[in-house]
Amino acid sequence: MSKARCLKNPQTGTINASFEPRAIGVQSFPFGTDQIIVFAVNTYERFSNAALGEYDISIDVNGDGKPDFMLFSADIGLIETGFNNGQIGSFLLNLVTGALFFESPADAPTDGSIVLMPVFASDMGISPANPRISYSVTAFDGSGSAGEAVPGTGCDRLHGRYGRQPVGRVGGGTAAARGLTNDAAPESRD
Ligand SMILES: [Ca+2]
Ligand SMILES: [Ca+2]
Repeated sequence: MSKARCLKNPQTGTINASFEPRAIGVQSFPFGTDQIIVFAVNTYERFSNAALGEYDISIDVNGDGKPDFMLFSADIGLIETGFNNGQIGSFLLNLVTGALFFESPADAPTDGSIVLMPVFASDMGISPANPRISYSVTAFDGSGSAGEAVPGTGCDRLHGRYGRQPVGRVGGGTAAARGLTNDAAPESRD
């Protein structure tokens, strides 16, 4: 398991405090031969339902300073059918290919202040040979406002032991193999 580090966000009231991040951290956990990377967003106040807001985490996995993936939280129903169902999920958008994958339901208990957004390391090409990420975060409160870009960049070196190298599976067969949808258009998140 990697050590959690935090990206802190001063409270500015730019967005509703229920959705304004206090801090964002990342941890990784072994999952078979893969790893699950979990981004945790801690908000200033409790939200009634985190699926009303959205967290966009832009992730650079090859150190060139440009994001390669966007992991975002959103209402699963809204993304998959166009109608909100109140359930929050974690989605991964490959910014190079435009492919969108449902990663997992996000863990965000109602009336809580923490949103946990899981993503499979192999889906982003993260491996022992390529363990470093940097990320930045933009938060939205569901009001339709422009949201708030959290200042700064978070970095982490994701540790872990792999039984194999998941090279060449970036945004590819892994999600499909898990029986997850991959046919949602990226623009459907708006
Ligand atoms: Ca702020
Ligand atoms: Ca990059």
